[in-house]
Amino acid sequence: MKNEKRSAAIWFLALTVFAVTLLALAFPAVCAESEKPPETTAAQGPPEVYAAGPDSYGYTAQAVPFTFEDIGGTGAFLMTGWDDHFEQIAPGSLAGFTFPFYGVVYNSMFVSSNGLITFGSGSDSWSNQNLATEPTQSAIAVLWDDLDSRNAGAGIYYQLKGSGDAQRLIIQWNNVKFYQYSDAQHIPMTFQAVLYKNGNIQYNFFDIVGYNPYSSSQSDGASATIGIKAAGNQGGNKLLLSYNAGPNLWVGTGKSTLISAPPIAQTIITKTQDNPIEQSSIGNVLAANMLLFTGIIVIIAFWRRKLD
Ligand SMILES: [Ca+2]
Ligand SMILES: [Ca+2]
Repeated sequence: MKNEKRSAAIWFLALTVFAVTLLALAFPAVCAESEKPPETTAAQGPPEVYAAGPDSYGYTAQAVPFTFEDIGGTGAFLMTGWDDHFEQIAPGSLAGFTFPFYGVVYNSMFVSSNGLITFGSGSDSWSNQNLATEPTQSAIAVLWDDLDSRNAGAGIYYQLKGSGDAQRLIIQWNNVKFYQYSDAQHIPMTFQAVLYKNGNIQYNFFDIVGYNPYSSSQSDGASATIGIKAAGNQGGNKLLLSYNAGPNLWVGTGKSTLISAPPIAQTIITKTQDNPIEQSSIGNVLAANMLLFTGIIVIIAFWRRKLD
């Protein structure tokens, strides 16, 4: 009887182990660690450094003397405590500030914890690309990389400065680290983007030397995308300055890069974030011409009638 009980217990144990193994094979995600795989730049293609433009729209880039208007202690708090996350800077927080970008004027924007600004909607993508297809939104890749703001002291801030044409919005990633932040060897990094009312953009890299236990070559822009793109898939309307290739002319600790918008960016207004799309005036012109044409026909008809 005792042997039968033991035998049954062994069978039960064996079946349980078998069932768990089957479950593990069928649903690897259940048993795998919830952490995402470490990023490797090798899988993303060769590093690329691009020219200063202009792109099809007319944006150009130039290296400028390093400046840094620190808002780490004065800016409005946007977020902290995230690996991959985005938050909106709502129109109400921007006091009427608008920003023209690829012919669209925005009164709001989305900021990601991974060094990316997007328009229209947010992106929490951590895998930086070459701006051909990703992100799908129009975007400013300040230092798009797998960053992490879960460490103590990390935070993302924004602040409006100046007035009139000199008005500018500063967005600052303050003391953020590379994923995975909890590694003791990580060094915090600080950088910012300045969005000017006229559509110009300046990147200021205060300190972007970091440390990543997964990759020795992620520091100082070596694993990041720096540039801008319009919405949708892009061949022409993008200015890709550096892709996994820092430090270089455009990106690195103690460097500033100015992206200048063409004058047309300030005059063509097709849409704002919270207002309906302004219709093209073609319809109005057509209607006016039709009215004129009808009027001429009527006048000719009266004139002919008078002659008869
Ligand atoms: Ca991240
Ligand atoms: Ca990367």
